[in-house]
Amino acid sequence: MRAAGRLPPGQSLTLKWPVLHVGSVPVFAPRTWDFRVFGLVEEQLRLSWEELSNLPQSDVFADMHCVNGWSRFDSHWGGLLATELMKRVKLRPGARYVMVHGENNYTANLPISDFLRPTTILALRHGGEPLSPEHGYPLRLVVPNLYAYKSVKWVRGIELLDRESPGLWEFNGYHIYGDPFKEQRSSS
Ligand SMILES: Nc1nc2c(c(=O)[nH]1)N[C@H]1C(S)=C(S)[C@@H](COP(=O)(O)O)O[C@H]1N2
Ligand SMILES: [Mo]
Repeated sequence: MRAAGRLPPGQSLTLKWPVLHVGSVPVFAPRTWDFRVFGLVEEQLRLSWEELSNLPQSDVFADMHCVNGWSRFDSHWGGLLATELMKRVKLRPGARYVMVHGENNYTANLPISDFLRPTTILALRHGGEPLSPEHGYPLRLVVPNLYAYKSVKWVRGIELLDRESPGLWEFNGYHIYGDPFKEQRSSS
């Protein structure tokens, strides 16, 4: 697999699906839950759970790479493509980075160009089933081309920025970009 170029350097393959996060699993309150697109956009977007779950759904099959060293192949995600979400907002000039906001102040940063890849998805489902609470129910971001600390569970919104600004793990020493194939684990 490594020879085939699929397992990034320094990673080992796992067939299980580890659960990894800081803090506790938040409780989902469907009536007050919202998803917001804010910052450098012409008009803020605020979607209720019902609105978001009625937007067009797609499937993404992708590998997942955790900076701690495990990789999992062929996750099947179902949900709203980031490109589909972004058809609903108009960017203001200068918008170049995305700060992803999750419950309990978890944040992660990535360039807009990575957010807009065809494989970036706001997943409601995994393997055809709703996400389990510990894997991000009701909604998680999945950015398959970067280390999984960018794949924010319990995601509640994205903020468009004109500059690169570190999220939680980027601030605490993980690489600001995090390309698994370049083994960009830490910032030093
Ligand atoms: N909200 C939130 N999302 C998060 C994290 C977290 O601590 N909080 N950890 C990240 C990290 S480091 C990894 S490896 C993946 C793990 O996802 P999993 O628990 O579904 O395997 O979630 C990412 N998303
Ligand atoms: Mo991770």
